[in-house]
Amino acid sequence: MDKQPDIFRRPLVDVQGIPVFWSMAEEWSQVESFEARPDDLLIATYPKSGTTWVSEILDLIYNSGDAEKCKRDAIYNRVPFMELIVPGFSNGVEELKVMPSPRLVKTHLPVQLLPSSFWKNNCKMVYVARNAKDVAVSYYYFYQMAKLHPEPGTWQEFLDKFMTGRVAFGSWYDHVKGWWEKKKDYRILYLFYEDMKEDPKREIHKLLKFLERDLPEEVVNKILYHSSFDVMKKNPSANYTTAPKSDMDHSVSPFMRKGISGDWKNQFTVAQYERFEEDYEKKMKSSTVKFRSEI
Ligand code: PPS
Repeated sequence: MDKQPDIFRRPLVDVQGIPVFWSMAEEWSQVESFEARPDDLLIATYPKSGTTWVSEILDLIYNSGDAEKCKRDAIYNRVPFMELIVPGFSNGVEELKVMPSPRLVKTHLPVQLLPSSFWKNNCKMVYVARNAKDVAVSYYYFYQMAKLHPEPGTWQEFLDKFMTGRVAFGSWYDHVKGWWEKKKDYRILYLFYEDMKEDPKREIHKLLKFLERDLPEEVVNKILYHSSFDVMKKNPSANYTTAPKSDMDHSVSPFMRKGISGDWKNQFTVAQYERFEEDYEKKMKSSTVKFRSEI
């Protein structure tokens, strides 16, 4: 039976005011009661901020740079997307239940929706943030190719939705600010995509320190190589080309699209930029978190 018309391109549904995929909202009790383990490492991001990149780096670290071992399965199976529950398609909660420790767990949830077991267990968490304009652009192309999202509309229409938080996982502004605040009280390493672009080796060392792990320099260099954009783009275990075409159509826009900082300059008109910046100042002035929109 062809389930596609039922599953894809459906409107988002709110959970506590945050728009999410309809089936996640329906199955929210499963997410809420997710049982974290003390040795879980949570990878938390707003969508399109470097989740897959840092996931690949962390799996390489966990496997001491053994790139072949990291090709054992697709990234979405090695690092399950906890809250992604779509009938007949994916259930991150169930996948994680049967996964041996230590687990790498992916989430896009804003801080207030994270299952409480993560806080109770004092799990380590890596948060990756990326500047808003590049996220908006990346998200616009992702909406086009990944059919669990509603149709994005025109770029102008999508940008309006992004700025008002009416996109999957809600407001970018609240997400990055919320996690930034939380790191004062919990074991959260807050990284920036732009820093990773600028000096990925430095950021790998930050991850190693946070994980209290030590690896020989030649292994760090291997991790650096295998997690580079060009190598990951060609790696079917990292580039999402093994996901069903009904879900992700790479001919519309590849998952590994450009992997750069500052691509927003190719997308925003001057008027869009000016409006965006004015609104950004208002939304972000309450926070000390600072972004670079290019490097
Ligand atoms: S998702 O769907 O939310 O999990 O997407 P996410 O992985 O967070 O973000 C996808 C964007 O990250 C880029 N990417 C990389 N950039 C640099 N280096 C590496 N290794 C890398 N891997 C993924 C990917 O190309 C998406 O960004 P855009 O700007 O669309 O190219």
